[in-house]
Parts: sequence; C-alpha cells; structure tokens
Amino acid sequence: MTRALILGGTADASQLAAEIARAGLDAIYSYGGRTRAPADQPLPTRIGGFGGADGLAGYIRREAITHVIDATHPFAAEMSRNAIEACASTATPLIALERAPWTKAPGDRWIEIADIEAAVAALPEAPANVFLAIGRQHIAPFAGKPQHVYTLRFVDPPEAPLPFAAKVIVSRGPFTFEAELDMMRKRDIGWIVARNSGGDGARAKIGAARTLGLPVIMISRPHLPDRHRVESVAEAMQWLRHRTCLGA
Ligand code: 3Y8
Ligand code: NAP
Repeated sequence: MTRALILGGTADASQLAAEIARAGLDAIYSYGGRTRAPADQPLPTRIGGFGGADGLAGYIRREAITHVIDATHPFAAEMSRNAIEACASTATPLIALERAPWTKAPGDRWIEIADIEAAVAALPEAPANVFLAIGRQHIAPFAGKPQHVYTLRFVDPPEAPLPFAAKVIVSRGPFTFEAELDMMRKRDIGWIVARNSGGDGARAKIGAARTLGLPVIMISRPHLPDRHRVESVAEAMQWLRHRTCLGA
C-alpha cells in the first residue's frame, strides 16, 4: 500500500501535492514550520521538524511511509541530508524533486560565489543600495558592511531586532518582473544578493537586474550527496506511479 511523504515548502512541492491529490494517492505533506501561515495543501499536512535523521526514520516507521519525495528547496540542505540518511536506514525509496539552477543569460552581470561570507566580501566598500533577496535566516554577516543601505525581503514581519539597519519588504512571492523592476528603480538599488534557487518563484529579480544592468552576487547551491533526482513534477509522479505499480 503506497503512503508517500512529501518534504515540501516550495512551489514545485505544491504542484506535486496537487497532482498526488488528483491521483487519489495516500500522501502526507510536510512543512518545516518556518513561516507563520504556510499555504494550505490538498493533502494531510504536518508542520515542524522531525528531530534530525533519526527522528525522520522514526516517523517513517511509525507512519508506515513507503516513499519519500524530497521537494524541499535547493538550499534546504540539512533536510535533504537527513532524508538521504533516514531513507537509507529504513530502506525507503527516496527521490529528490529539485529544479535546475538558473543559468547566466546575455547581459547578466553575475558575481558567482560559494556562500554568504563570500557574498559580503564581494560587496563594494563604497556605500550602495543593496537588495538582499535571501530571506531572513542568513543576513547577520552583512552587519560586517554597515556602510550600505540594505533592503530585505521577508515572508513574515521581523520578530526580533535586525542585526543592522535595513528596510524590510514583507512579501511571500512569487514575484513579477514588473514589480521587481519598479521596486529596484524606486529604491535606486545598485546591487543584488541572491541564491541560485532556480524555479520561477524568485526568477523575476534576475530578469529585472539584467534589464537595469545591475550586478547580482549569486550564491551557488550547497553540495548534496548523490541521490535519485528529477527536475519536474511529471517525472516525480512517473517515479511514484512506477514504484507503486511494482509495489515497491
Ligand atoms: C515555509 C511556504 C508556493 C511556494 C512559494 C519557490 C518560490 C516563493 C522565492 C526573494 C527570494 C527565499 C525564501 C523564497 C521563495 C517561493 C515559495 C519561495 C525566497 C515559502 C514557504 C516557506 C518558506 C521558507 C522561506 C525561508 C526563506 C525562503 C523567503 C509558505 C513562502 C528567500 C529563498 O522567515 C523565514 O524563516 C523564511 C525562511 C526558508 C529563506 C531564509 O533563509 O529566510 N523560504 N518560503 C516552508 C516550511 O516551513 O517548510 O509559507 O507557504 C515558500 C516559497 N518561498 O507554494 O508558491 O518555490 O522557491 N523563499 C531564496 O530563494 O533565497 C525569496 O525574496 O526574492
Ligand atoms: P534546512 O535548513 O535544510 O532544515 C533545517 C531543519 O528544519 C531540518 O533539519 C528539519 O528539522 C526542519 N525542516 C526543514 N524542512 C522541513 C520540512 N519540509 N518538513 C519538516 N521539517 C523540515 O531547511 P530550510 O532551508 O530552513 O527550509 C525550511 C523549509 O523552507 C523547507 O520546507 C524548504 O523547502 C522551505 N524553503 C526553503 C528555502 C531556503 O532558501 N532554504 C526557500 C524556499 C522554501 P529536524 O532536523 O528537526 O527534522
């Protein structure tokens, strides 16, 4: 009997949940509990951590999960590593639904770097208007360059004082090209810091930066151990159906 666990939290995961619900397959959708009011899903939903890889393995056993689909974000590396470990220890089939990274297009002014610390170093010394489009969790290192005027974008209003003076836009996305262009022009943004998340939900800022000729400090994805990986919801559904038919 198939019972899939979707590790969600992305637009792709939401689309997958809709397909699975339409197919009438038994599945549970899981959020990490990062936002106050995550989008509703057409599947039974759980919110919050599992308690590390061991906690996830215990959950898989207790809930008689037969398949795990890691549809988390490419930067949700800890969750993905835990899923690899837990599925190995419980011999549970695992697939990752992970969109392709964005690739540079003609006109893009990208400075590609490996991590947040390198992103701070890549910013100029001369004061600039900087748009940090990297959420809430990893902004503290930018306090090292307080000379800039920072614009942040959070899903929820900040609950704690910010590590440096900044203007905060509260918006959950997805974002449109026109709105990104308008925001960057109005705030006279000179630099953008982004993660190479891929997908369509956050792509608009990359196109707006290209149109405005702005430099983008692009943080590359964390490396993950090898796992079966697909880039489309259709492929993930095919995998699930195929394994379900085989009763695996
Ligand atoms: C809680 C679920 C959907 C899903 C929408 C996608 C698109 C919009 C773009 C910018 C970049 C950022 C951030 C972003 C995008 C989609 C997608 C995507 C980037 C929600 C969601 C959850 C989260 C968690 C949140 C992080 C934050 C990252 C904001 C829901 C809306 C910056 C990633 O306050 C916090 O703690 C927020 C944490 C992880 C990164 C960070 O470190 O701050 N996403 N985002 C999920 C959970 O609890 O399991 O609330 O409904 C999902 C989406 N965010 O169904 O349409 O699929 O990528 N999310 C980044 O790209 O760097 C915004 O502003 O330009
Ligand atoms: P992370 O750093 O990889 O994970 C940290 C811990 O959060 C995990 O070890 C796990 O806790 C818990 N967790 C994460 N995702 C979970 C899920 N879907 N269900 C249950 N527990 C989860 O994760 P993150 O980068 O903070 O991302 C959190 C969520 O936001 C994910 O659903 C992700 O898809 C979504 N998201 C993240 C980004 C991003 O930029 N990182 C962007 C868009 C959406 P335990 O160890 O206790 O199990």
